[in-house]
Amino acid sequence: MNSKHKTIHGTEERAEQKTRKPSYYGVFLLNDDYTTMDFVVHVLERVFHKSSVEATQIMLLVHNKGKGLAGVFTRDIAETKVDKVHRLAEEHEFPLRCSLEET
Ligand code: TYC
Repeated sequence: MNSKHKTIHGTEERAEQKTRKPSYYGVFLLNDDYTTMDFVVHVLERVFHKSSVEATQIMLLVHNKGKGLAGVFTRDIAETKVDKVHRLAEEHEFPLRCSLEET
């Protein structure tokens, strides 16, 4: 409720206008035993625009802790990133998975 408009009687009243803030989603990479470290670094550089140093740090965190944050995006973009990761992984026959979590 954040805009005003005039009624037929000329009085101002507030109009119901929903301005929803977008929800944000974290995209997490998940560890597995088969995907190569080089491939995960490549995905982080290519899909999430990480530097090679940052990509290597995130990959090692996922390798050691089971999962790690690749980035935070609005829903459509987050879903597109997940699709890109899964498509790249399939193309290279790796089981790499990633997941979305609302922040
Ligand atoms: N655990 C994998 C290995 O030892 C490397 C790896 C890291 C796989 C991160 C997936 O999201 C991942 N080859």
